[in-house]
Amino acid sequence: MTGNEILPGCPTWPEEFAARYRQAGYWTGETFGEVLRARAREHPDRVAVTDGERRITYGELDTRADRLAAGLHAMGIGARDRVVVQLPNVAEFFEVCFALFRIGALPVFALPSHRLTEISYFCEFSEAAAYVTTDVEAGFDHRVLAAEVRAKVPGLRHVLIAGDPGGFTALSDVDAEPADLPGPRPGDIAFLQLSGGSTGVPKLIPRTHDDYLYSFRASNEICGVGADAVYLAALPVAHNFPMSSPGTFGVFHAGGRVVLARRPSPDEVFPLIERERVTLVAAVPPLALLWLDAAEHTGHDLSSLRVLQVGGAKCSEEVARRVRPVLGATLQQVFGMAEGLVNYTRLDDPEEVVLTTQGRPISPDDEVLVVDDEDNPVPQGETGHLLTRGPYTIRGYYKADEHNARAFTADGFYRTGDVVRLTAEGNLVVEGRAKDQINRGGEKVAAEEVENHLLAHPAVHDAAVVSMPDPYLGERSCAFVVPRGTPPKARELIRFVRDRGLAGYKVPDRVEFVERFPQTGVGKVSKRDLRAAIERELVPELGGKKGN
Ligand code: OOB
Repeated sequence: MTGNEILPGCPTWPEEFAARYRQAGYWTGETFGEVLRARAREHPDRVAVTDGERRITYGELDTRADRLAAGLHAMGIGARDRVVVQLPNVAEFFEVCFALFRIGALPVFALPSHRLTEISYFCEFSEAAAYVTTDVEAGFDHRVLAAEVRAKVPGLRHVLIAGDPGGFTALSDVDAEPADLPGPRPGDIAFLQLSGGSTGVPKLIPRTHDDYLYSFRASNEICGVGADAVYLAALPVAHNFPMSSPGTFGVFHAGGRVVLARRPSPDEVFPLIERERVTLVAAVPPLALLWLDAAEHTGHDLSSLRVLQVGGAKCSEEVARRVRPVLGATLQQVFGMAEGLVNYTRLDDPEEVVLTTQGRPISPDDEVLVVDDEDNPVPQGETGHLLTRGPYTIRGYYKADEHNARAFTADGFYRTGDVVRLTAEGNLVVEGRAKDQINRGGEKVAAEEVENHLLAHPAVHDAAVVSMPDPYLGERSCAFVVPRGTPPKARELIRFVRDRGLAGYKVPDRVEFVERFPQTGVGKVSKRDLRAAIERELVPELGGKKGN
């Protein structure tokens, strides 16, 4: 294999589609590393990232990326090597990303809340050469986690720590004279992003320089992002929404400024909006609600804010209606997915569209189908499954042939698992979900993954995890459990799952014990009935008793 071939295990676009996307000017043949270089040449002294008291210019970010790239390369990290990156909202995140992009190595983006189960899986599955993380974040010592990961994954060659390294290598010590590295090609995989998932293990999403660059360049246009944009990253920067819709990468492309918030709470975010004159910020619905409530009696000047983006989960009309009066900003609904397709309401859309729909795709070449259970298109305006294909939607997950055969149609449409309706004007309204997932305020929980952890408990005979309505998060998770013999305490089961080293948001919010599960006509567990049961709190009718 030559230095620049696409990563094995990554399905890609058929050549006829690739040619069309290039022809249409979507895929421009640039790489992320080149984008940063171009901005640094144009305006080296302009601030790219504000992180607390640190201000990092485009020139500095570019130089640091080069030096870090050279240092990583000297450690033996090369093109197509995978590196699991788990960093909070700190400037080092971008230094590491751009250094890896320059080498052609691939970040595998983990979230700060991921724990041993997830991190060791990402390292093992992606055969990662290195794991980059932080010292202590939100009271959790990631170096302890790193030691556990290292013990569990012998193939992991390096652990790098941003901050106090303990016994590991400090990221800041990885530094060498810039070398002339060959760099990736635009069609190469740039990184592996995480899927929200609906299966037992999270899937990895291969995104290319060409396709991803298009998604945030086009997003910039839709979201009015130019060199004057000041983007506040309050959501975890490794997530696709704050990364590319248009997010931090879009803002770098435009030569604007990224302001990092370590935590999304109003007492951290509002002073930053005021001090940095933030123009654009993205939130998941519960966070938007928290900000709206706090903004009603804040002393902070939030008048610089032009646009509040809300996405990741459905924004209720009630929340949507408050944005303009309370913040004086334009609401933009964002319905996207790490697999690709992103929909936006446009900034000049009529109010009703902004308040009641999740917008429309970025690209004229985003193909969107709304189909019934047999993949036949439903009449316009009716509800059905959303399938999509286009210039920045993947054609398959990384090393997942079997799953890909189910998650994509034979002609390459991605089955989003979302149930939607298309309005007469062509906007999408998300009506529900067919995938076995809980959307916990924007954080996605794959039911099967959690069920597998519950099943590992000796007193659990069977487990089914479903969503239950929650006034704040929209949904929380409820685990229905058929016990083997005497049921354990719900608390004990919850602790058991947590102790298996799982991200906190995946730990069931509630446990209900039942004697048996309701079944569908074909004898499968009827999750619809379980959802209805928890909603009505009619658990006793299923022959069980309350947990806790
Ligand atoms: C974003 O990406 P993911 O990969 O964490 O989750 C994608 C899923 C969608 O398939 C849908 O089920 C849900 O999250 N979702 C929404 C939504 N935005 C995402 N459901 C209802 N209304 C919305 N506005 O969540 C993501 C990626 C890029 C931009 C924005 C969000």
